[in-house]
Amino acid sequence: MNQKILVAGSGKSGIAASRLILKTGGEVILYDSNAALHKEELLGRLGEEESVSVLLGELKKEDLTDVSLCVISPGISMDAPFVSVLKEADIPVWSEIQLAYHHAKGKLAAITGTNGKTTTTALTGEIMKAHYDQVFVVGNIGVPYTEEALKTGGDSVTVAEISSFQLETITDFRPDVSAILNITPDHLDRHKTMECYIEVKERITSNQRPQDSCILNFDDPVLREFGAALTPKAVYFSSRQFLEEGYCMEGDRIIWNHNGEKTEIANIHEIQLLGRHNHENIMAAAAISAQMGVPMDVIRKVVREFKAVEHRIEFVAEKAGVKYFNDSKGTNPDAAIQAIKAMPGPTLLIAGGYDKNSQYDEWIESFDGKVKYMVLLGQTREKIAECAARHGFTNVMYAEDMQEAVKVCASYANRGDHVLLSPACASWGMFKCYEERGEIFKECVRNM
Ligand code: UMA
Repeated sequence: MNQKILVAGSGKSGIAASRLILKTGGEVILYDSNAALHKEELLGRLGEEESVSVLLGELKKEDLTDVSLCVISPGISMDAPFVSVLKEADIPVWSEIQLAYHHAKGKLAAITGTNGKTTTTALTGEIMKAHYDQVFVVGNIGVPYTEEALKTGGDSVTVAEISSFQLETITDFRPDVSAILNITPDHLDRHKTMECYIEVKERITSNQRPQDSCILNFDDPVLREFGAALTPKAVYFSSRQFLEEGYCMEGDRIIWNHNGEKTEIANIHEIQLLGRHNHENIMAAAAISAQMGVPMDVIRKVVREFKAVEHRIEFVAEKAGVKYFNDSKGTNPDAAIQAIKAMPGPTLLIAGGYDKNSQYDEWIESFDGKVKYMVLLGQTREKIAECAARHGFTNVMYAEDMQEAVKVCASYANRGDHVLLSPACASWGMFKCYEERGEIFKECVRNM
C-alpha cells in the first residue's frame, strides 16, 4: 500500500490501522480532532517516525497534500466537520474494517445487530476454534480487525463483530457468512432515523454473492422481509415460533430443523447462558458455524460449555444473600430489557449514562413489578426518572458515582434479591468505555 493515508481517530482502531499501513509500506498522517492529545505519545505508539506524522485539532485542506485515502475510526461520524474537508478534496473514506478486509485472507463471518453481537461473536469464535486451526475474533468486540488482518492466511477463519458505525464506509467488504441478529432503536443520535440505521446494518450483505449466506432473525419483521429478496442464501432462526426450515425451539430444546430432520443443539437446562435472547444468540452462532462448515457435534459441545461473556449479564458475586450481575454492555434500552427479563427474581437496578437520544418507555414498562428500586447515574438520570414517573414507577434514587450506586443498592436489598447494573445508556461522559464501567462496578461489589 504505497500511499499516503490519513487515519482519522487515534483510539484502538486508528493505532491498529496505522500499524497495518506502515507494515504494508504506506505513509500515515494520524489525525485526531482532540487537540489536547500528545503528539509524542502517539508517535511513540507507532514508532516509525519517518513515515508518520500526527495532526491534532482542526484539519485544513493544505494538510491533505498527496493524501489518497482516509481510514476513519468507527466512533467518528461522517458529519464530523473535517469530513467535509475530505469531501472537498475528493478523498475517499474507508472504515477501518474495510482496510482490514482489503488485506485479509481466508474465510470471514461477520455479525451485526443491535444486541447480542458480542455474545454471538464470542461463542462463534469458540466453536470455530474447536474445529479450525487458525481463528481470529475481531471487530467491535474489542480487537480491531486491522490488528489481525495481516496474520490471516488462506486457511484462516475470522469471526468479526461489526457495528453500524463500521458499516457506514465499507466499499467491497464481503463476508462469506453474515448475520443480522435484530434491529431495535440505538445510536439514533448518529444515524438520525430508524430507516437509516436499518439501511446501514443491512449493508453487511451488500457485496455478498449467491454462494454466501446471511443468518437472520425470523421474529424481526424487517429482517424476515429483508431475507425474502436477498442475494446470499437466507438462513433463519426464531425463539418464538417453530420453523419448518431453520433454527428454533421445540419445548425446552434448541433445534436445527433441516430437510424434515430435527437435530438438537442444546436443552436450555444444560446451558450456562441466561434468558431467551441468549437462546437466539446460540441459534445464530450455531447457524453461522454450520454455514462455515463446522460439524453439529462440535457446535453442540461448545454451546454446552460456553459461559457468559464479560459485562453481559455476568454473575459477579453473592454478598449477604444478594446476587450481583454486571450487564455494563446493556448500552441501549432493548439490551437492558433482556437483562431484566433474565433476572430470576426481585431486582435493584443501576442505570443511566450518556444520552444517545433513546426512548425509555418500553424499558420502564418491562420492569413489570420485578424492579424494586432504580438507582440512576449520569447525564440521562433526570430524563429516565421523568419517564419512569410517567409510567408510575417512582422508586428512583440518584447516585453521583458507581460506588455510591452499589452502596445504596446493598443497603436497600434483602436476601434473595438481585442487583443488576444494566444502564440502557452508553458509558461515555462518566467512563472511558463500557468495559471500564463494568470493571468499576465489579470492584465496588467485590470490595464490599
Ligand atoms: N475522534 C475524532 N473526531 C471525532 C470523534 C472522535 O478525532 O469526531 C477521536 C477521539 O478523540 C478518539 C478516537 O477518535 O481519540 C476514538 O475512536 P473510536 O471512538 O472509534 O474508538 P476506538 O478506540 O477506535 O474503538 C472502536 C470502537 N468504538 C466505537 O465504535 C465508539 C470500539 O467499540 C471497538 O471495540 C474498537 O474500535 C475496535 O474495533 C466500542 C463501542 O462502544 C466497544 N462500540 C459501539 C457499541 O458497541 O454500541 C458501536
